[in-house]
Amino acid sequence: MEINEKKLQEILDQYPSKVQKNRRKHIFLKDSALASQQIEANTRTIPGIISNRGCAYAGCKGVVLGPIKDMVHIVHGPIGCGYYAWGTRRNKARSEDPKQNFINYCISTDMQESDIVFGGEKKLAKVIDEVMEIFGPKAVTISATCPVGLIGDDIGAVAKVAEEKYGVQVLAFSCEGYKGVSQSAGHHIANNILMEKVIGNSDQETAPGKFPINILGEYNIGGDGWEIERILKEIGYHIVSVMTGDGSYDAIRNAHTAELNLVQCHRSINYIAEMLETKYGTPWLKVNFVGVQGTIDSLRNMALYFDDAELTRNTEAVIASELARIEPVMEQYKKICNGKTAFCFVGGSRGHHYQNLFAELGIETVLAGYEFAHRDDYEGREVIPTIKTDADSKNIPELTVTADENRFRLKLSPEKLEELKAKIPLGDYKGMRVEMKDGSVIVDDLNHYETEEFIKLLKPDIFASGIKDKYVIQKMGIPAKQLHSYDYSGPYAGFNGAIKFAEDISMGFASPTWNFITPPWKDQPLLEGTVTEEGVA
Ligand code: CFM
Repeated sequence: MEINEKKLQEILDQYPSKVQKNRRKHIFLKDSALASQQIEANTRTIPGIISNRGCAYAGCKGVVLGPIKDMVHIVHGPIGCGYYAWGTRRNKARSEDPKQNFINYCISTDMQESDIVFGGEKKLAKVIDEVMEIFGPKAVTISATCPVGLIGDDIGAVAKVAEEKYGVQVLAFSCEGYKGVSQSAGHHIANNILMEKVIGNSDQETAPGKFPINILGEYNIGGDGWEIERILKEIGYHIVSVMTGDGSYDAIRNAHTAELNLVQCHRSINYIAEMLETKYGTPWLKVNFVGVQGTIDSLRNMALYFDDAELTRNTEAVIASELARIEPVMEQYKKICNGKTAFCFVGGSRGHHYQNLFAELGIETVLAGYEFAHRDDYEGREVIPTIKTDADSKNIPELTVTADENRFRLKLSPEKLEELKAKIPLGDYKGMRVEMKDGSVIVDDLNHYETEEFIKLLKPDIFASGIKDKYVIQKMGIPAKQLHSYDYSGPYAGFNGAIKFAEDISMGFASPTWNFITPPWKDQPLLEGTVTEEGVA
């Protein structure tokens, strides 16, 4: 079924008028006749509405720091927060040195009532002592959860004392859950301290390999990063560091030696990408290794940047051999997928990144959105100067970096840079709106009520989202694919990832399960009701 303004209004009509006005600003129907369509994003979720967002701590510790395998990540807070420090995000890591891989551990200070009343600094210091004694890591992070900020523990001071005592970096992150409106705030906090204290904190001046690059915003969920690395190494790139999937402290310290920074998930790491350019003169290139064509375009853009005959030849040779291998397989799956429709609602970049891969399989994305993205992720980077900073964003300290006296070096001449910018997304990304079809729905911070209503209206063939809404939707008779965790599958990036994704999606469609479920709208009369300011009618 089609959606139009009237039908959208009917969904919103169920809200009290104030809420209705608010939510209307977070949703629009793509209309390419309009030069721009503004959306409200990165603002507070309305109390009482259940949405899928996380918190600043989730973004800092869970997303950006957690995947760094050779640092011990301490969660300073009650044990309930600690639970979410482990096993809930599939950032895989391989251990070169089994004694320096702590990815499977969950370390918490387990604050009790007495720590909340009398302060938790002593307990934190004791946990650091234990960590040093048991694990002897190269570096330690401390992530603060809500109560730490409320009682005023000075984690920075505890970290400093420990640093002097042990001679290893101990980094304190004031990423209390309530800072900002979502996990996005936590990304920013983590970016700032990694930039300030870790990146560049080594003696290495040049990378020990040709075409040195960093891969930013790649977290190795389900092994995505390994597939990307496989392709890049085959072409001949030297990967200095990955931030932060399967990441290592030493590699990140050397990140200043790269000649180019690739940015996969811009939402979580564009801060570091920009600061690296200011401090070291290293440009960043927006890539998308999700989807066959996305991967090919990214590889060709990288080759254009380095402008080296052998590298370009290798790029084309790898593309040709990979295509010859995967195309026949993709064709098989296209037969199952062609003509279907999808919802694609993920955190801050995948709601956009996966649309290419769906399209390659013949699946049209009829609704897409992000949990916590900012306006530029919907509308494009050019809107950044027009984004107003509100009180919630001001909560996050801004880090100002300047050109490094010794290490700043322009990697390309200003003329060459401008010439390239006209051809490839150097320092730029488009918003999801640009590529979506007219009439499709774009929605920010989608909630559970709206999800069900849009499902009833648009009846997509597949729902791509996360674990918080997956099972409700499956009970509505629609296959659901988790695009955060990949439902224990993956990788989905790169060439091998495209095949794996096509296989998993096809299995979802082909499963006979759906024949045993009758969605409620097929055999039950729909209940009609409205909530008004006066009460339920
Ligand atoms: Fe970036 Fe991510 Fe995402 Fe993200 Fe995330 Fe994730 Fe995500 Mo879940 S860093 S914004 S905070 S691509 S954990 S690996 S899947 S919401 S769309």
